[in-house]
Amino acid sequence: MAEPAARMQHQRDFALTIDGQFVAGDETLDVIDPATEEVFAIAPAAGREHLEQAVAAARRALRAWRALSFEERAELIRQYSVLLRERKHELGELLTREQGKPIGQSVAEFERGTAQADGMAGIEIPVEVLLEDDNRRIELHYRPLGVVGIITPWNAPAALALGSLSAALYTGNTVVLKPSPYTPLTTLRMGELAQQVFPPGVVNVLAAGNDLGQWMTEHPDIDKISFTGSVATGKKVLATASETLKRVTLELGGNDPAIVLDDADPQAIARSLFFACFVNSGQVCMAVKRIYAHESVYEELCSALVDEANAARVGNGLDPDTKLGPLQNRMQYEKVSEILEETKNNGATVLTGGEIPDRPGYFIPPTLVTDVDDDSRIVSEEQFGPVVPILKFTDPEDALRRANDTRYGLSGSVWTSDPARGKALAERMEVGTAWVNQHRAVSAYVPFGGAKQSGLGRQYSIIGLKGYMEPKVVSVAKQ
Ligand code: TXE
Repeated sequence: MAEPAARMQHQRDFALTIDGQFVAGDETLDVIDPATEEVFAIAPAAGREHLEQAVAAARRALRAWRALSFEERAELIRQYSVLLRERKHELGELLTREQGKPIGQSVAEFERGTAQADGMAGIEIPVEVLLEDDNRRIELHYRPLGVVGIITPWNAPAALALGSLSAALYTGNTVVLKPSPYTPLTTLRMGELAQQVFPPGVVNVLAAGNDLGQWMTEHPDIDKISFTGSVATGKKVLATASETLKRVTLELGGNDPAIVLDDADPQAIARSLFFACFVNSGQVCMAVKRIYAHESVYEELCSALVDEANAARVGNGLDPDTKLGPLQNRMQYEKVSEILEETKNNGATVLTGGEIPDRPGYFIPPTLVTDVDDDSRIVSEEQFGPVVPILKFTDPEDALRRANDTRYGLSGSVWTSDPARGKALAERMEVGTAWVNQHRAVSAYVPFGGAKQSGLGRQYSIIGLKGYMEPKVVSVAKQ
């Protein structure tokens, strides 16, 4: 177990990054270790003037940056990935202290994030010939949008920043990046390290409260917002961005269903399904948030998932034996605790977990509940925490209808020993991604994003990259 009372880190240990310079904030943010509830670091907080400086720097840097070739920009992105991977243990520890997740998963977040950045930076975006005949040649070019504002949440700050950052940079844009006020430190460090690779002004990183996000979304010199976070805030971002007709990519919440068919083997799928629900203590946009199990496998699946839950050690993420860390912040801890209490009061059966320990830290044990109504909060809302309902069905058509009966549409999965049967059902899920016998499988080459109110646009793949570019037709009449 790492040093419990690690040195308090002060504002001078972290800096805003503006135009290649490391800058102190006007004010500060207290950063809380969610495993202890103690303030363990003080981060700088930017004011409006810092945003003005960062946007001006990003705009100045744009001319030279967009003039580089895709390959030249890709080379710098790969260099940045190497730098981050070299420091993945140090960065991973910082991420665990501010976010709470197990240290192995923090380190993996850098491995995964940089692999995705490198993958995207290898995707060719060719000029497309739309039409060519004796009279004319019509081409479709993709141009950078300009300055991209990136706003990230607190559940996977490094991977989500890297996904948007690498897409924006590779496609020739410059960036102002803002992490969540709950988890500013890792992103500030990533901003400092970026200056070893990218020219001044290409990557600017500012931390502050939610107001900064609003200012970015309003700013007339920011051309696009790439936002990851809640549906409610995503709607505000879209409304505010409309004033300047900014482009937006919104990666929002989900209430992902997993449908377990009668031919699935509960023992074989339990581990994968358990971690699809509970990784990062359920604080994942694409975590499974409700399980629909066929009545013939229901009992066995419940008991196999309970075994997994009982074996998953909950604790401080710095302890290498920890499998599930705390919730990231008090707001989320209280929200999940409240939903859990309401679920119990409404007569649900708690299969495992369910009791919140009286100890420091935002800990909630992995909890599985049954005997809940479809319209209860635990089923119909995005709980974003380690409390998951298991619901019984008889007819797969009924399961599909209930799975689709939501305003969310991020992803979903079907579990079966017959992949063709699973695929047929998956094709009818109203989601951005439908998996069979897996969940949470993402890649640089595959678009990810939400149907319905789970988002707008896609991240990753050539589809995601084109969201950071303006299509431009060049039409030439032949003599
Ligand atoms: O998210 P917000 P919060 C869900 C989860 C959680 C709820 C609220 O259910 O309980 O959202 O979490 C910035 N204009 N998810 O309040 O507000 C903010 O500073 C522009 C699911 O932390 O969405 C932060 O950087 N930006 C989600 C970012 O938005 C604004 C992940 C995200 O914060 C802003 C996180 C504004 N008006 C929470 N207000 C997922 N599914 O991935 C805030 N921000």
